[in-house]
Amino acid sequence: MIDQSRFGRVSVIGLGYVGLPTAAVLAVQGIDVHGVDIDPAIVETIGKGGCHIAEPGLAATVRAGVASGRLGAGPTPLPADAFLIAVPTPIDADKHADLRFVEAACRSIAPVLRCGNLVILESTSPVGTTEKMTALLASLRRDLTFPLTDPEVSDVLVAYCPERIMPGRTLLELAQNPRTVGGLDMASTRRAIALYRVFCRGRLSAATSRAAELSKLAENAFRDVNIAFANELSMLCEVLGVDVHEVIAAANRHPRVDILQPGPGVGGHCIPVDSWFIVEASPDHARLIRTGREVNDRKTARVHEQIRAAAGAFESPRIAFLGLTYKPDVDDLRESPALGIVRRCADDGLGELMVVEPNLRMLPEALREARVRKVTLDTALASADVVIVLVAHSAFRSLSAGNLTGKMIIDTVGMLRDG
Ligand code: SAJ
Repeated sequence: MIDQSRFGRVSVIGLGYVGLPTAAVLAVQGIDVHGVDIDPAIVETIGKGGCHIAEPGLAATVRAGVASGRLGAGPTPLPADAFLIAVPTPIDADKHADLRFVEAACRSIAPVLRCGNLVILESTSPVGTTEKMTALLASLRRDLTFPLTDPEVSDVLVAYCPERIMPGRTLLELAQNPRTVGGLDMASTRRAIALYRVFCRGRLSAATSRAAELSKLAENAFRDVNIAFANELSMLCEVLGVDVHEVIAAANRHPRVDILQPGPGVGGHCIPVDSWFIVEASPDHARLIRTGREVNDRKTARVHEQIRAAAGAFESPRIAFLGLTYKPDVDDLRESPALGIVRRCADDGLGELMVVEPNLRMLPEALREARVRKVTLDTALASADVVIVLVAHSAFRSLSAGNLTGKMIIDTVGMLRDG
């Protein structure tokens, strides 16, 4: 009989944006946590009580976990009661899910799996990944039984439980957000719920593993499609000569309408990627989702075209980009449309390019090599011919169209409207 409540040690595979905070909160709740990462620099940093991710409260939580002796890190998993896999699941150049890291994580835990263990996959994954992962583990450990083959009495329990945290609010949302827990059988679901209950006050709802996998993809595809609606409206408004923000503000006064905000495209590590996992599964039945993805990418290309047209009005244009990260007030550049736009302008050799980005110490190497300069807002305002607002950082809030008299302005996020 498996004890439903106690976890002596938990091994967390992947100490990134999701794995590290989860490991740290488990440790401060009194669980022994062994974090695993293939990057030796990350293992060393965590081992010393440091933290490689900028996230409010995380450094202090990791420090407390390590100081208490409950949180440690290493290159390979140790035997544990539960294994929590939080590794990247990117898409390849053909927009197909690349599950190499999940497979490598399974291969790394297989040798230390024991009877009574729980394995949870948290990585955003195509439908059926948890079953495939279990089949792989079963093939590597023929001495153990798994829910797929022996639902009544399996030695190892397996569940899928997606994360839902918003960068910038990670610790708060880890503690509060409701979660979907998709065990391969009820015993797996119950055991996984017991683990999340250690640090999560939100509702923990049972689902099948496939429903849990698809729910995560659906959540992000829903947001992608809704942002695509706003971005499509913005391109339509450009042609019709109407202010999109005025249109959205007016439409949103309807009690049942809530249009999101247009921008330079959609970034971040999840939303631009996850829709493709659905499209890959059944292209004929995911036409709206695919189109939403394409509209958002098209919006990024449209902003680039607008900048080229504006730059064309000057002999040697000085162009200032306000913001580079994927959304306001984070230091995260993953899949950032703003970064993509600046890169394309640098590739075009469009003129003198400057970036104002208060959330980064320095620009990424590719931009530095292309001679893009990081400047202060004041420098940008003093010298630029063209100003492009790409991200609505709080540091730019004091800005108004009045500060920019005589310059060409492309405001992709509508920040200067009320200024
Ligand atoms: N964006 C717009 N217009 C809007 C809202 C957002 O253009 O009205 C853009 C942002 O600028 C950004 C992108 O969309 O480029 C995504 O930002 P986001 O804040 O919508 O989402 P993420 O990627 O930071 O986090 C999302 C969240 N999912 C949902 O809101 C459905 C989060 O809860 C997930 O945990 C996370 O993806 C994830 O890891 O899956």
